[in-house]
Amino acid sequence: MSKITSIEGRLLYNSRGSKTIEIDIISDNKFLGRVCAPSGASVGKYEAVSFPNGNPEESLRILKEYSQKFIGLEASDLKSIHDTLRSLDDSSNYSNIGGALAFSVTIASMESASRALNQPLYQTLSSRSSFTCPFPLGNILGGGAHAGPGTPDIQEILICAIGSKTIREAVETNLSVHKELRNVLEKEDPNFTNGRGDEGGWAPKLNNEKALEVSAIAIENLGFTLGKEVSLGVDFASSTQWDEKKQKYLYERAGFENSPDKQIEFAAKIIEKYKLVYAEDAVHEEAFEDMAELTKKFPKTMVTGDDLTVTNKNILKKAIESKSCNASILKVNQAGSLYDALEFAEVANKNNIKLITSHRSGESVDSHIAHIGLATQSKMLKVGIVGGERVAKLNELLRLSEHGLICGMAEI
Ligand code: 2PG
Ligand code: MG
Repeated sequence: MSKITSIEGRLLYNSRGSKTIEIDIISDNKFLGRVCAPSGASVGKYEAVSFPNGNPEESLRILKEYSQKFIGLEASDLKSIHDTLRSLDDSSNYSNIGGALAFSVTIASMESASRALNQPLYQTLSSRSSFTCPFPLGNILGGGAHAGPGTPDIQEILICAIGSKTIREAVETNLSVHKELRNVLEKEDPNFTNGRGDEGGWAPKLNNEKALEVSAIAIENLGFTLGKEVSLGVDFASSTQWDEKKQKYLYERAGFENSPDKQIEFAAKIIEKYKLVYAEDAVHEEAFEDMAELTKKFPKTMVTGDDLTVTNKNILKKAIESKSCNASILKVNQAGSLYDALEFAEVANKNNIKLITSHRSGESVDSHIAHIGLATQSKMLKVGIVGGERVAKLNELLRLSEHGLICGMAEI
């Protein structure tokens, strides 16, 4: 048991070079919890806003003004920390204090408590006695909101080494495919600059179909069978293409438009042809029925909601009722506080919705999400493959895998 003795914030920068905040919480004058908030580029309509009016300084000002409210609270009492934040902001999306503040304060407090308890964070977050390791899901090719003109409209082509028996094997396989894809891209285009998107995936000038083709070739060049040892996944991030007025998906880079029905066909063809193990936001964030069609058609694929479910337990309940997905992304900063996100995880786990704990495209070098993925029984950890801020999470998973508490890989 340790009580919060100090709470302070500072202005820092994320991997995209944008301003963000970091919070230090100390309990019993010596146990430090430190958390730096990430942020997204393709942001769901209903997710928590990062900062009040986009202003990180305002979140810091609010924290300074009300810091005394946190002093003396039990650092491990997540509910009290959450309730204190809620006493400052009872809006649906943390628009008064900023979701980044709720994110950082709640995780920092639990980290400080973990230090006091002399145990890793994931153990403080879960009462389970054994854990399985989530499979890393990594971005090998980026487009959409994460890369520039000429790249695919599809936001992310991902890989998951589903045949791996250990986390090290899974990490190394992802790294080898990412490397091989560079060779394939250089053959395809001798002028390829090796440019990468926000999450470290290659960002070539290719259309959607070609980008998927080269990704499959990279996997096969290494002797793997697509869908066996290594599978492809796609984050369509379809809300970025959705035009509310036209009621159409606009694929501006590729030069075509999809009606809602055509979009379902478009996604279904990709899922079938590339044997996707994972398909995220294949339709826009409010198309619950269209998602349900895909979920019904592809029971073996993780038909995943991200912008659809925004780590919001009430929206997830709606998705469960309408059978709109069989898997869901968990991003703590979409929910706001860690308390909110753990409640969401509980609803998902009770209803057999597979969880994927995820990074944001604008990240810090923190690695708390490796612990959150373990504690929430996530099947996958979506964290990228290269780039210091991505590798930090994978390295933490490797460190944690040395603990006897973690037995084998999750079942997907
Ligand atoms: C996503 C994420 C992470 P962003 O859409 O799933 O890959 O991107 O953080 O930009 O929302
Ligand atoms: Mg997404």
